[in-house]
Amino acid sequence: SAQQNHPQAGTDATESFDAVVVGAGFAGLYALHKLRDEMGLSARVYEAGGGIGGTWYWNRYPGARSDTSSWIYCYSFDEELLQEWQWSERYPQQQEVLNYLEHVAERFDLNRDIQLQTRVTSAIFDEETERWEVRTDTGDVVSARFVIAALGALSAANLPDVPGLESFAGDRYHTAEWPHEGVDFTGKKVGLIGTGATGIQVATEIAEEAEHLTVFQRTPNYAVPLGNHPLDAELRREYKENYDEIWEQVRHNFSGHDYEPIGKTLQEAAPEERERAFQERYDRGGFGLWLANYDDLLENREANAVVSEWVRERIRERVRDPETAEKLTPSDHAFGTKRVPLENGYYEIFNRDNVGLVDVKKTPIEEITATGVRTQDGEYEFDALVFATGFDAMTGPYNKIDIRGRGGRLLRDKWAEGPRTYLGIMSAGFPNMFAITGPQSPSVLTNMPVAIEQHVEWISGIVRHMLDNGLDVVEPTLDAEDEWVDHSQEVAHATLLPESATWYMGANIPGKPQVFLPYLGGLGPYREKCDEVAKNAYEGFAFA
Ligand code: N01
Repeated sequence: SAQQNHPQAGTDATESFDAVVVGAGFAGLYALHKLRDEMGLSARVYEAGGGIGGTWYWNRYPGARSDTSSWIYCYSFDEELLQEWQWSERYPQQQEVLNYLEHVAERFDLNRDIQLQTRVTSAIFDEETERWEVRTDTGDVVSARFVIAALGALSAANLPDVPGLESFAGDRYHTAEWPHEGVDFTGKKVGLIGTGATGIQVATEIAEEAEHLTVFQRTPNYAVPLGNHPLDAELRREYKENYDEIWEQVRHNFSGHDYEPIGKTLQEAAPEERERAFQERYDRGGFGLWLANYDDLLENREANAVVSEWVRERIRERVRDPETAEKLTPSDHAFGTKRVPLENGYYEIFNRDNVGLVDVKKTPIEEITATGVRTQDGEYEFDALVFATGFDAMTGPYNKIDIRGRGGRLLRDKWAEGPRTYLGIMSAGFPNMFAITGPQSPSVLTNMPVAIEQHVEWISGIVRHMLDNGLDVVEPTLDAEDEWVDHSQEVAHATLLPESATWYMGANIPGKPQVFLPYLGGLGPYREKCDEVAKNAYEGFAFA
């Protein structure tokens, strides 16, 4: 574009772009390709990491792999890309997903517009020029008409504020900031804090390697088998031949996966039929038990109690010591109201001599010392401490940036009591700033690449509409936003999910407002809603 490289009068900006994209993960890479290669806009991507890949750049802990089948955990926008890439396993490891993203970046020549090791620190909307001034921690100041926040939903790592944290003399790791050279735990005594999807993956690996592993568990989870297996030529041919059908299903599916629900309520099924349905899903591996089960499991308490107890029984069967089994068995929340972790031999690590389990709800961690962890009932010595303590999810990455919209208002102030968006895509008073899989969109409740493609494509549609019609700025009306915020809460509160203390609710971060963050209406219906809004001349948006 003619604008590129010409400083904007009246600002400190040294360069000017049609769009600045923040983040070079699945979302930012596709946004760049779309805006630059398909729409001819000038764009700069800023990426905090030393490489592209987002989640898959940072989360290099042992055992990190996708919980979604590889052949749909990828982009669908390019037929050749789909046909040429060879996945090796049903669930790809971190390195394989990263290789895939690097392949995509090279294939579409994306790297030349991505500036690595550069964290965006502020984005300020200038009401006079109707442009954003974007600043980075490397001192860059650039001007952009559009800002695309491709920040990731789980990119602000949460290290809990445990007393004495800094005094620990051994090695300390957070799973989301794992050293690139890897860590050798051979002969080491390791303490692991956290048993979410990450903790369960990493524990299973560390148990094999370390001299001793102690798992500090606050809330037991209902983990179910992953069911990983290698992909042979035959399987690959099968999905590649059927890709049209597969994507059609996935795009309109509730969670962007290839699971189909049973299509009736639990009450409508006889006990033997339920048993068969649960067992089949458990044995097949994946999210079937959670996302493709009886219709009422996440809404009806009695129905949920049946599947919750069924999963508890599986845990009790797999763990030899009854006391340990009981500690690992959730009783304080309903199945599926927390993100269901997928596991590959997790419960069996507690049958080993070198693995211990500490219930820190019963005996809380009091402090971290130079040599280890002190709980209410004793001291544990470690050479290394691993924090698998999750993220300040969904809003955290936005709150870390000084985003100022109209009237100099900070986004984080506007969102002080919870995010306020229309469709999860824009927030009133922050014109021309778009979020990809942000709060109040289906996002983390879906297979992310599918939700990301939907967002990038929809956002390019509205940008195209502006370019075609000579419109300078867009933002949602307050009415449309208020309605969406209410609707997204209503949908969530019609289910059992908000009752549990989860990161979906902001419950994992002290002081965070307790608001259900992702949109629970399903990706398929959400896609229809977005398409309908576009068809009705972008109703709910105001252009100028
Ligand atoms: O983080 P989490 P995660 N003291 O917040 C505990 C995605 N993901 O990184 O449950 C003691 O779920 C905390 O305890 P509690 C997926 O969407 C995907 O595991 O809050 N413990 C919990 O056990 C997932 O949901 C994949 O009581 C403390 C753990 O730390 C999301 O990322 C793989 C504590 C944090 O669990 C986040 O998962 C991995 C404290 N002060 C992750 N603070 C795949 O697709 C926290 N905890 C494969």
